[in-house]
Amino acid sequence: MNHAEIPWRLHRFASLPSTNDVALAAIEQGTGAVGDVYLATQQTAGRGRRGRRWVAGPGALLLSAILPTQQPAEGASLAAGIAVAEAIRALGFPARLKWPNDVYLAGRKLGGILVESRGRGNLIVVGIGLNVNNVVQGAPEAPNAISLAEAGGRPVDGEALRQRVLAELGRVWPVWVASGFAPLRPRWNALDAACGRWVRVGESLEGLAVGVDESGALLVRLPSGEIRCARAGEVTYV
Ligand code: BT5
Repeated sequence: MNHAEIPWRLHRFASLPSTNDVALAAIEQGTGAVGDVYLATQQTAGRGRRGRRWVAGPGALLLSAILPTQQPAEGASLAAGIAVAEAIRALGFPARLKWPNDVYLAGRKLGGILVESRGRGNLIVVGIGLNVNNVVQGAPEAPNAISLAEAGGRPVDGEALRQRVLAELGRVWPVWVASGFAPLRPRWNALDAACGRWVRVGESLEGLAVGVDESGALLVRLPSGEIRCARAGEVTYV
């Protein structure tokens, strides 16, 4: 499969509870297929991971794409992150990635990825939330957020960004489906915001972040020199 084979079909909505929920429901009901993209101007129940909220006003990019998956689906969220960060960088903003699913700009959170699946095992939903022209600085729900317009001091062409994001996703995804995360690892590591920083992962793991392995697990070097893998958990800078 090459990117030309992902037939993007856009479904635009003024307001939805969550674009991910609509995409997951479409898979379950058999109405959604590879290439269906659900876009909303606003979400009333936007979600992050572990029940956290995603809050973004008009001007944000909020979309969920139905894509093919492979098993195990490890590294899927990281693969999507590469596509998003590279799309933003193509517009001149030096976006970086924070494991496992955050897009960062200037030390602040610009966006997040939420990959989910349910029902039909060969399909997966890639949810992308990006602060583009929405106002986020000072928002109590997102204390460390930034938007592209805030970073650049002027509005950004949101439609051009949306096209770039889907184009990059269409190039990255077939690589991940065919070969898993391993061939994408160097690209992720080149965008890694945490590499070389002292981090804490979850409750107990603390050390120097040194990139990700071929499955997308975070590598942390302990003071003893031993390298540990983290497959889940929140990363905080110490
Ligand atoms: C994420 O979760 O970062 C994934 C967010 C995915 C959102 C998209 S929007 C389209 C699709 N439909 C959905 O319903 N979801 C997806 P997580 O790593 O759990 O981060 C959530 C945390 O980010 C929150 O607890 C806030 O602290 C922060 N946050 C919320 N809104 C934000 C915003 N607009 N910008 C930056 N940070 C935000």
